[in-house]
This record gives sequence, C-alpha cells and structure tokens, in this order.
Amino acid sequence: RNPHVAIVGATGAVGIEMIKTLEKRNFPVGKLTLLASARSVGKKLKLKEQEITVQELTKDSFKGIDIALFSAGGSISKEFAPAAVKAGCVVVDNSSYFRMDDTVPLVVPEINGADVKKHKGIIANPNCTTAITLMALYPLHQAFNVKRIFASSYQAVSGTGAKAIEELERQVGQIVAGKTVTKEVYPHQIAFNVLPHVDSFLPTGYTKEEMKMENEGRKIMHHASFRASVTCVRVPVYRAHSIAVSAEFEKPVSVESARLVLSKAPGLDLVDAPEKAEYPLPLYVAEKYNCQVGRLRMDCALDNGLCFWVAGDQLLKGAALNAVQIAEELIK
Ligand code: A2P
Ligand code: 11C
Repeated sequence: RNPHVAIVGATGAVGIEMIKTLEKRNFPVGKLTLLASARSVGKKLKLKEQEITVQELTKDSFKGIDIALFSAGGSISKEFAPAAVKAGCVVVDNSSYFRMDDTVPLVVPEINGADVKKHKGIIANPNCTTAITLMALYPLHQAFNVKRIFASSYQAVSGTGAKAIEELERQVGQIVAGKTVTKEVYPHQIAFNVLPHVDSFLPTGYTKEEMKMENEGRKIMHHASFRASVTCVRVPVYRAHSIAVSAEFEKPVSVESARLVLSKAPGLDLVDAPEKAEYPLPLYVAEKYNCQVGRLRMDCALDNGLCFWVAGDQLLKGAALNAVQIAEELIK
C-alpha cells in the first residue's frame, strides 16, 4: 500500500510547499494527514482535488502514519519527533534540532542520498543556505577537493516563515503610504534594508546560521576538515536565497574545468553569461527545483581559488523539495 504521510507544520511557509511538492512530484501518498497548532484546526488545504482538514498536533497524532515531514521549528521537533518514531513512523525533520546528532543522517539526496539507509527513525534536512551552497560546492569538491570557503549569503524573508513575508509586505506598504513602519519579526526594518543577522549570535561573534555551513557541510560531504567562514544576511527578497562563495581547492582548478563539472551536476543549472547580463537571480530561481550557479571566476585573493554565485529556492531545495526527495529515497 502507498504510505500514509503526515506534515507537521502544514500551514507554514514550508508546510504549504511540502503539500505542493508531494503533489507535483506525484509522490505515492496513500493518505495525507495535516498537523499544525490549535490555531489552525479546521482549516482546509488541498492535495490535488482533495480537501484535507488540518488537525491539532498531539503526541497521539502519529498512529498508522508511515512518514512524517516535520517543519514547525526545533522545539516542536524535539517534543514530537520521538513520539512519532515510537509510533513506528519515519521522521524527515526540517529543523536544526537533530542535524548534528551522530545517530541521525543529514541528507542532500544529490550528495549523500545513500546515508538515508542508516536512519534509526529520524533523518534531518539541512539548513537551506548550506544545502543551496553545497549543490554547487560538492561537485567542485569531488573534482578539486575543497579546503575552505569564505561566503556571504543573501537570504529571503520566507526563510524566517510566513510572518516575515507579511512583515516585508506590510512595511513596503507603510513606506509607500508615508506611514510609520511597524516591526514584529525582525529587530530592524527589513524593507529597503539588509540585516547582517540571521539566527542568534554565538560567543565567537558568528551566528548559529553562519556556523551551519561548516558543521553541516562536514557531515553531508563526509569531509571532516572542511572550513567555512560565512556572513549571513537577510535581504528584502520574498523567496530564494543567494550565496557569494570564494572556495579554495587542493587540486588545480580553472574556470573552464569548473564550468564543465557544474554543467553536469545534478539539480543544478549553470547560468553564466555575464556579457549578456545572465547570472542566477533569486527572482527567477524562485519556484524552480534546480539551483543555479554563475559568475564563475578565478579568485584574485586566494591561491587556487574559485568565486561563484549560487541561488536556489530555499523553500524548495533548502526545505520542502529536499524533504520529499528524502522520502522518495525512503520508499525506493
Ligand atoms: P500554525 O499555523 O497553526 O501556527 P512558519 O515557519 O511559516 O511560521 O510556520 C510554522 C508552522 O509550524 C505552522 O504550520 C504552525 O502552525 C506550526 N506550529 C507552530 N507552533 C506549533 C505548535 N505549538 N504545534 C503545532 N504546530 C505548530
Ligand atoms: C533562514 N535558513 O533563512 C533559515 C531558516 O537551520 O533550518 C532555516 C533555519 C534552519 O532564516
């Protein structure tokens, strides 16, 4: 029989994309259960032509469910994923809570899909900025052995969730109407601004989001000495994250050889014709499954370094699509 799937956080920015992705990829859903907070009980969402009523998430929600896609934040995963596993369900968790747990595989199917088989009930979905960066970096690593990267991200507000999408829209409206700007989600105005602050600060001065690149990158690429110095920045873009990367390699790299590698990489499109003003743009990569890479050039400040710009829809490759791809690996 086809698996009974549940989405935890079904009403959120990622949850909605999970439903759409299951539908678009024709995932063989036997039954779909949609779970969210008490606030959303009774809300109706659609899978194909079928209306499904949202139910409240409780520890008893998982009886008879085969696969649960969690995207309701780390504290919900911490509290409810163990109950789901106990009920016999395999959890694909989009939060950061279990990612660095040695017993939990952390998977980007194009990179380490085989790790799915090692699961003991929970499989983690990586951070979106990490996943999108690795879609371009990993094929380069396979060819040239990456030592370290320096990177800056340009992250869309939908990475924060549905409330942040509303905040950007509201602030733009307030500014255009000459009204006072109100803030609920971010500590500063996000409209017509950029905030060098994603997730909370660590004693080192980096944010947690910034360190996910090195920590999660090591685990996904099976590359224990990989180093990453990252500045994560929130930008007033609705959807799709972009990352500017300078990568230093062990083996000799050239723009031509990198281009060849990237043009064959799975889940990635090479968009690199700067003379025609063609490079990846968050506006155009939004809602696409594939990430895009461009602006390839030799790094002028690193020995054997390459600069590139990679963009991807973080609600998809960084979240819903990657989770559904993991579920596809599970039922293979
Ligand atoms: P709800 O819509 O009922 O608040 P986003 O990342 O877009 O903010 O979405 C977060 C998702 O997590 C939503 O589906 C939200 O449901 C869900 N969620 C938040 N808190 C809880 C909770 N205590 N129990 C169940 N789901 C929750
Ligand atoms: C953002 N990347 O754009 C974050 C959202 O580690 O799962 C996801 C945080 C995470 O704000």
